[in-house]
Amino acid sequence: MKIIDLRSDTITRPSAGMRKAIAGAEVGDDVFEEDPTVNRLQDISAEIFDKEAALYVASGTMANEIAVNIHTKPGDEVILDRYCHIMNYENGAAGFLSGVNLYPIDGINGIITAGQVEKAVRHYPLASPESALVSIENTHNYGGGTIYPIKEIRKISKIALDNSMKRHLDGARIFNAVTATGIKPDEYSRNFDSVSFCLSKGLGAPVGSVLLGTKDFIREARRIRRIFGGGMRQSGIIAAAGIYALENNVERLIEDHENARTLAEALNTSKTFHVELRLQQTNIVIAEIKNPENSAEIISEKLHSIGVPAFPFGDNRVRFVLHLDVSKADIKEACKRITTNFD
Ligand code: TLP
Repeated sequence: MKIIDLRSDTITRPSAGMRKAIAGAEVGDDVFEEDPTVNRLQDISAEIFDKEAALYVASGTMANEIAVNIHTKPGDEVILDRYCHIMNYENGAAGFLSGVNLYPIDGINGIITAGQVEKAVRHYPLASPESALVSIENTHNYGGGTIYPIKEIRKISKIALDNSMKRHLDGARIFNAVTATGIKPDEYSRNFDSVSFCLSKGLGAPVGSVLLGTKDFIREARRIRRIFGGGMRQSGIIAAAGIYALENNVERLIEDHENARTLAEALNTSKTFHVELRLQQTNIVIAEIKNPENSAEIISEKLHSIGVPAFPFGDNRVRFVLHLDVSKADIKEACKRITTNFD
């Protein structure tokens, strides 16, 4: 039985074309800033997002945590959505590495509003932590791949600037938002002091993320990356996959969104699942389990047994993520297995 793995878009493997790019990569020592392929990836990324500079880093987590570290000092506060990656999936790194407090806001499906941010800003410096940074995640993973409305982003950005705060975008899946909305990467990035995006999710590279900002910010990011143990040497070998991903795998993300819709509709024909179709905006499908006696763990085990592994995402939610290793035919097959094996 072919496994149709929908646990995450992180599981993709490099294609033949990407492997060829890897094999032919020119390399140098990137700690000396002498790796031509890494430098090219950084230049291309900075151009796409219209930022002064970029830094190739090991992971999305590292990109976010470097940004948090630079934008804050110990004791400061970061305003963010309660279910975002920095808050829930980075092992408490913001506290561990940067000594900051996180101020979680209850967003709706991951989306926080400017009004909520404004209310969360502290105004009592004698006793309160300093509100130093606002961070948003677009698309929002736990929210189900939801897209931040650009108008709300602009408003949040303004509130942050009015309060002398920095603004970070966890854009691990920003290209999914770009593809779905037609809004250009730089239209998003101009509202932020720093932006991170992942090459190793929907874009299909085996490793790596990119952090973007001003030249000064990236100079400091290079120093912090090394402190966090992320200085790499001949990393052009993997950066080549990143360049290939940006050149070949962005536009095709729309296919993942279409496959996600096919899956969402099929899940809704079963009595076990309910997908709020309005929230299926990109490559993620969150299915609620209708019968509370069936936990996400139990349902995920069953999905695993029929060769369609997905990820338990809360007590009674399962997450399915579409990606470039899942074809239209695969998703048709996955839907068939789900509808025949679940009521
Ligand atoms: N997300 C992973 C898991 O960690 C949950 C996944 O399977 O979705 N920002 C966002 C929005 C992410 O979804 C992720 C990874 C990251 C950052 C971190 O990227 P990595 O895994 O490269 O550290």
